[in-house]
Parts: sequence; C-alpha cells; structure tokens
Amino acid sequence: MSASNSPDLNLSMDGDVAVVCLSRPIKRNALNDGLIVALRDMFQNLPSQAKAAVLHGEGDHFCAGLDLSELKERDAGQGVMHSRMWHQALDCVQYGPVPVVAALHGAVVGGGLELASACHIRVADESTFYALPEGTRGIFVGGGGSVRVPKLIGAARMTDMMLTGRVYNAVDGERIGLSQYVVPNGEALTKAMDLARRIATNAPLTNYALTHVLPRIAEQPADHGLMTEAMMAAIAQAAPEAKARLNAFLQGKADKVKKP
Ligand code: 1HE
Repeated sequence: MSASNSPDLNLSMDGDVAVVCLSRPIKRNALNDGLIVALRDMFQNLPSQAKAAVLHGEGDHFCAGLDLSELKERDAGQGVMHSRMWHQALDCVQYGPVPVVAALHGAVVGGGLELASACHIRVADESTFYALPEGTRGIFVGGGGSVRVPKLIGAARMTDMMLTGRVYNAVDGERIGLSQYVVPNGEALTKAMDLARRIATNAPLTNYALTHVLPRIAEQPADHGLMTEAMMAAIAQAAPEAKARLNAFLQGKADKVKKP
C-alpha cells in the first residue's frame, strides 16, 4: 500500500507494526525532496492501530543519502530551507507516535545515516556499511546528522568519518554505537520485526516516555533532568495500565526477567 504522495515510500501493516519501506532501489533509495516530504507525512499520519514501526529499504542498500542530482545551485536562504525540511521530516520519525526500528543493510551513507539516526533502534545485517561522504563531496551534513550522530558515536568519530572518508563495517558500526544489533546477511528485517512486535506490547505511555521524554531529559542539566524524570515516573505509574501490569507481576502472572 502506498499511503503517501510518493511512489517511492510504501506502508503495510503487520498486526500493530507499521512497516515503512524506501522503495527506490534503482537509485539506491537516494532521498529526493519528494521522498523527504513523504517520510514526514507518513510518520505524521501512521495508522492509529500502529504501536511500533519498522523502516527498511528495498534492494541492495538501505539508503544512499541525499539525491545528489537535486543538489542544484541554491542560494544560502534556499539551502537553509532545504536543510530545515529534512529536519522537520526526520523529527517526525524521531518524535512520531511510535518507536521506530531501522533495519539496515548495504549502504547507510550520508543522509541515509542521518535518517537511520532518527530511528530509535538500529538493526544491521553484516552487509551494512556506514559513511558520511559529505566531507569529501565538499558539503556538510544537513539532515540533523551533526546533532544525532555524535550522540551515537561521539563528535570525534564523526569528525574522523567526515575528514577522512572513513567507512565502518557492520561489526565495527555496532561496536562504536551506530547500531545496537548485528545479524547475519538478510536477517535485519526479521530481527527488526521481532523487536517491533515486542515493543508494541509495552504500555504506550512507557514507549512515549522513552521516545519523547528521555531524549529531552538527556539534553537537560542534571537537576532539571531529575525533576522531569520524577514527573514522568509519577505520570507513568499512575496510569491504570501500569497498575494492572504491576499487580500481574505481584500475583505471579507476568514474566520474570530472565538471564540471557
Ligand atoms: C544516486 C545516489 C545519490 C546512487 N544521489 N543518485 N551520498 C553519496 O555520496 C553516496 C553516493 N552513492 C554511492 O556511493 C553508491 O551509489 C552506493 C555505494 C550507495 C551504491 O553503489 P552501487 O554500485 O550499488 O550503485 P551505483 O551504480 O553507484 O548507483 C546506481 C544508480 O543510483 C546510479 O544511477 P544511474 O542512473 O547511473 O543508474 C547512481 O547515480 C544512483 N545513485 N546514489 C543520486 N546519493 C541532508 S544533507 C545529506 C547529504 C548527503 O547525503 S551527501 C551523501 C550523498
């Protein structure tokens, strides 16, 4: 089902998981303006039954980043607006209604890495590689990468990637924090779906706190963060669903935490 104005972005529902697919494999899922606007609209208007989402790419690569053929002469003002359009769209992914799990394979480069960084969990298969070729193309990140990527790997590693063109493979990407999981080739989508189904069983308010409140707390000075945490904790534990889940545990009807 195409639920956006772009033929290159598709949505299907798998139970209560929204599965969003970048479907422009002939251009390695490069993100033109139409796709960026479609991503914004898609994540602003996910079906109400969605409790989690998975984002993946069709073909051999997750995403080749900005569609370089659209990088025409822009004046400074137009450049700002273009970058802000990306910010708005990727904010809709990060601060949409549900947690988003990215299933990565092949190239996750430039704006593709910026998009993956806006998701809440990243699962990479062994074919995945990460780069920020903006540094060698004479440009700069413009899709939120300078804010989100250092939060994952630190400013020093991002600086290295951009100054030297360093490419990380899947295993090293997981080691430094670009993904949280590495799986065998071809298994990223399956793993991402498993995680999303599990996430969908959480109390919606807990998922909301993790996707909307935790990143804000992380930006606050410690004493503000602790106050925000106390507020969120009180709101979450007052919800009827929290009480029901806590009672279920106390009555021996809920799963214990198991040693892995
Ligand atoms: C593209 C793009 C693109 C492929 N824009 N058309 N991103 C980059 O600098 C990465 C550029 N792409 C690549 O390095 C490679 O294409 C890949 C490693 C991703 C894949 O390689 P491969 O051998 O599988 O494919 P290909 O033959 O290079 O590309 C297939 C077609 O896709 C080809 O078009 P064709 O008409 O000749 O068939 C390519 O031109 C096209 N294609 N990538 C446009 N990115 C908000 S700021 C963000 C700034 C950035 O993201 S800068 C980094 C951009």
